[in-house]
Amino acid sequence: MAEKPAESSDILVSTPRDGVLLITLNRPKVLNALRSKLIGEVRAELERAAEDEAVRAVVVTGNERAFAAGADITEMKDKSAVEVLTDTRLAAWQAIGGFPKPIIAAVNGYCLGGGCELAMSMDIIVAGEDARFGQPEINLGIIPGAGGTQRLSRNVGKSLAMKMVLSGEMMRARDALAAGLIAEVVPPELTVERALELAALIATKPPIAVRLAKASVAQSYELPLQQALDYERKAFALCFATEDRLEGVSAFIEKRKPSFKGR
Ligand code: DAK
Repeated sequence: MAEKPAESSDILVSTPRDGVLLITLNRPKVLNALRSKLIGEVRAELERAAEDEAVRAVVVTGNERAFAAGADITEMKDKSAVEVLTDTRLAAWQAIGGFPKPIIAAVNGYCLGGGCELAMSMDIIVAGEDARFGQPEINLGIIPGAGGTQRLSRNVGKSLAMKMVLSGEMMRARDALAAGLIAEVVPPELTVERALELAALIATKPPIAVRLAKASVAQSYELPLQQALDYERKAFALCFATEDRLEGVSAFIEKRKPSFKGR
């Protein structure tokens, strides 16, 4: 997929193809350490993508050595507690987590600290066999601060989350798959290709139903069961107000491929 540099060089952004936008984290010399500028650029690009009808799904990737080795430690080094608490990056992280369209992390190499938190804030993680996931913040005298203690334990359970957060030990892709942290493991050279393929498949689905399905699954991590089921029921009913639902059902009955319009 052709890539053009965005306004700044911390990320590369493709022209959407098959409804899929590819964002590549691009600080290879520091293993894609997530300085504020990079996170801000990802946020801005996702805000554009949220508005762009040509984008139906997004893939975020790094390079063969790293998806991202965490927050930029040199940037973090001199921060005071107040600066950390009032850091505008927090809003950027939340905005990325709230992106309404499907977003897939294609992970090769290190996926650590904030990098692991960034991947976990996305909908699906596809990883190369060489990927290594971890929350090594404890080695720096801090703890995960962008969801690592919360999303990780929801994703892999208490015992494994505790092991990773308390020991800083990394987990290999196969173990991450077994633990439910990621959806698929593929040969490293196929990671991006597979993520793009999956995103392109999702991009052929009815956009409103996709959006509601994503929001509904996300609610299962936010709400008590009865409230989440209620949310699902309402989202389900809302699908019946869409033209795409009529198109999907008609296409099935007429034995043809549906053409979804996002209406
Ligand atoms: N930050 C800055 N530079 C980094 C980096 C990082 N996280 N990780 C690697 N680098 C740099 C290295 O300094 C080195 O630079 P040069 O020496 O070449 O100039 C270059 O990348 C290559 O790294 P290594 O030489 O170390 O490569 P190795 O293969 O030997 O080791 C490694 C790879 C990934 C095991 C190692 O680099 C490493 O341990 N990196 C640090 C991993 C880490 O501790 N990550 C967690 C950082 S703390 C928040 C949001 C987010 C966060 C917190 C709050 N809010 C919104 C409130 C997140 C915090 C974190 O992620």
